[in-house]
Amino acid sequence: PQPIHLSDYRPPAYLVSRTELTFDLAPGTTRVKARLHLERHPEREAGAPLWLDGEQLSLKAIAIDGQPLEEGEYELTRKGLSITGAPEAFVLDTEVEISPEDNTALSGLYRSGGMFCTQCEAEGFRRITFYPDRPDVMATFSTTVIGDLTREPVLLSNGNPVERGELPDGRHFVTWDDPHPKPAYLFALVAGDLKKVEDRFTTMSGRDVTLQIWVEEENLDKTDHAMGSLKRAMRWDEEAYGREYDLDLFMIVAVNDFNMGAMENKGLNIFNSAAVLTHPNTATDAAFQRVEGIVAHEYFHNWSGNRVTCRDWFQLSLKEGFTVFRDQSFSAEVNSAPVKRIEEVSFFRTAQFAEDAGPTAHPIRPDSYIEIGNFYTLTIYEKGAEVVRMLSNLVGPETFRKGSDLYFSRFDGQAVTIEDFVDCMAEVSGQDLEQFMRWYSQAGTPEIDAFGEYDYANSRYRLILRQRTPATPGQPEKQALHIPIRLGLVGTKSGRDLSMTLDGESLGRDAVIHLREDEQEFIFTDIEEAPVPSLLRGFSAPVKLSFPYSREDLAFLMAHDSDGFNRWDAGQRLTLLALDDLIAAHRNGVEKVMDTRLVEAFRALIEEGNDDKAVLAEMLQLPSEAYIAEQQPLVDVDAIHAARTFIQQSLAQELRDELLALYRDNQSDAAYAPTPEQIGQRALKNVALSYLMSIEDEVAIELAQAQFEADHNMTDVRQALTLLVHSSRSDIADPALKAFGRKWSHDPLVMDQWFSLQVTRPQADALDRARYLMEHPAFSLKNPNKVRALIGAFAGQNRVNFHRLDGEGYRLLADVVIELNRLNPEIAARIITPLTRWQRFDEARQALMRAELERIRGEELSPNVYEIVEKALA
Ligand code: HT7
Ligand code: ZN
Repeated sequence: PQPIHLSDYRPPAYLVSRTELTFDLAPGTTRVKARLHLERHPEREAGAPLWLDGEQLSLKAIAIDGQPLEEGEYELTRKGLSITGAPEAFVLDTEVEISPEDNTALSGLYRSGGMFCTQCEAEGFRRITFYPDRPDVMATFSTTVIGDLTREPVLLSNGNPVERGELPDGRHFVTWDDPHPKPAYLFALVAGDLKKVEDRFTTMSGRDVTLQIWVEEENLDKTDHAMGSLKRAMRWDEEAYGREYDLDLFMIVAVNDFNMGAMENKGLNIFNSAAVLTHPNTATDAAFQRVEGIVAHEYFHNWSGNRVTCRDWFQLSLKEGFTVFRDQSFSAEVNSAPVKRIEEVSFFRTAQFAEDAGPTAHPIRPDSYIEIGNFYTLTIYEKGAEVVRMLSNLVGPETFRKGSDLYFSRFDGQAVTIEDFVDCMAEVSGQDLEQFMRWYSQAGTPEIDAFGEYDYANSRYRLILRQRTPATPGQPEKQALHIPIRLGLVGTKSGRDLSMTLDGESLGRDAVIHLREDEQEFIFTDIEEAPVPSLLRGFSAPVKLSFPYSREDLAFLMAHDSDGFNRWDAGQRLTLLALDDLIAAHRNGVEKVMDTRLVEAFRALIEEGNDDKAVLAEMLQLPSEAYIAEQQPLVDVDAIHAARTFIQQSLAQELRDELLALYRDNQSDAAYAPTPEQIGQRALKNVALSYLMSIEDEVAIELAQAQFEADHNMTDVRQALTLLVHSSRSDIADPALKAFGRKWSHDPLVMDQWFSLQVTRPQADALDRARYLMEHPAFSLKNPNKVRALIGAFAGQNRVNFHRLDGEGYRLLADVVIELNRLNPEIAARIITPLTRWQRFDEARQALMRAELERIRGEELSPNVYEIVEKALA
């Protein structure tokens, strides 16, 4: 497969103004008729051939302006169809046959259970009909869906239903009309025996919108939270961005087989059932919050993505980075904002930093790709959102709103570029954002080395910042970025933020300085006492920042920093220092000794408490093994696991009474509600329980068992069951596991949790269990949720067992990748990620991981897996 380059972009030879589709549905052979109203692109030369993408289609008929084309009047390949010498404007009719039931890739039109559904982003529409399947071709659509009255009583597509009727042989049809021009990737069709929950929303201009969530009948009681989230998101987008919904109907459909979380098809969002269904008995707090965030994200795309879309797929972050920023802002407002930021950043620094340091590192706007499906990454989404966040902070919230208003009004109905977006921000703010644009073209995580010294004689604080971005594949040299650093100087005597003066200008007590050069010196004057600097507050830029903090400095910041995020981060840094010592001790075979300063810092945290219990829970949480690994030059999985476990157990022993009290004080029988207060309380109780269970004393075991048996809500049940299953006590774990499996065997989303919590246990039998569970009747490689729950969780979260020195963990993953390469290449290319990180490990493991990558390379590969494996082995 050949790469596609951004620099080769050209507008299409023809545009489509209107698309009329008719689907005659049948699982084995579905007939699709398409009528396209085409016109030459004004910027393209006369005679340029028409190109229509088309894959796995069986062409039955083709005609121009009603005249059938003979063979030889068009050219057909495995990738599509071209016509030379077509008129400047004409109507093209085609008819094709496709087979939804054979579509295991879940791209195009496919079957999920008994229903039909589509996934067209990024390039799935070409598996439905011949079409210029690129986002800069925008048309209005009319879609007629014909189905079986009993098997598919519900027939849905984009826009508004305009006609329906019965047909002979138990068939019926519905015609849908979508008046908003859209690219083919936003097309959707769903047909099946679905039931709906309905609600209404009145927009800010007083229009009435019908809201529908379509699900299988047994899930009708799991839609309340998604519906509430949708209404909150609609109102928030009006208030925060002035964006109103633009159709009379907004539909969400839940499907069980789906490659990602959800899809923002115009007026007909299709959701992975895991991203929409919740019930206190089946979904955890984290799932409730995820659903709220994803519902909002897809809804926000109606403007940032649908009304204004991307010119080409290199601009993917234009819609995804901006929309993630929008959903993060929404979630921060409706939940605990500091906790949301801590969660975002701790995920980002673990997973995106690793991507940016690995063989598939790429800029937010890549220069080339082989398979665009491989670019729905943390860099495009999350780093893209961090860059929009920096922009918003640079220009200020009011100006950012002016810039987004300008962007939406100037480009409504168009397919545009990242420059178009940033130019709007530059125009309204008057700022020069040229250097800032490098964030979009340069891959890799910038590293900042900071040094500071206090000059007692002159009351000055001198801060030196040096930046460098490491080389990444294809980008050996990097240029300096514009990096905004939010900071405060915390007085060591007063414990308060000091007022800062820089170059004669008063900055206040919390300010942003701008690093633009490779190295810069900042001299703060009139600093009346020696400070500890609190740098990168709120994670003001997606960088790694190091400063030679002493443990005393960190304990001080943990207690006194006015920035909640940096208080948490100081705790993380302090724990990492203790972990460094313990990792070294483990490797050298020396006795491990607990750092008493850490114990005292944690004791102080518990004693002081926090009004926001979720924040306290986060502060008590140890860094994950994956994040600890990120800090190490060479990852020693066993030493990391041993060191982290040692800290956890030492804290549990030293603070046993405090943790027990914390657990008891936060127990509650109140009816479940996914409110920030209740979620914080449960998080705090469960973090205490996990410490106590790490030493497996009888009291902790009784508490975990009682919590499991109380069966109050899934958050508590799942946490208790996980702790039991992850303990060494199979005598108590097994009965609980069995009871849970029996009780929930009918619910696929709960069974996913049952799979995950078993394969993530640290005990040595986890791998055998994973292989055994792959044979379980509830497991299927064809269902992406199952693959993620079992294989993804094992390879991604069970580090000691995945990285077993006999290579069996790697072999398991490679076996699955080989199978999935045939069935579902998008999922195969995602699930392979842990194997691509081989450079981070010791030689023995490197050899084993590379051998498995070579074994995969020996197969006949899909472009998706080919691209990742080639990069990993380059
Ligand atoms: N924009 C959507 C992307 C998506 C997708 C991409 C590739 C393959 C399958 C997919 N399903 C959904 C999701 C979003 O970001 O909102
Ligand atoms: Zn998105």
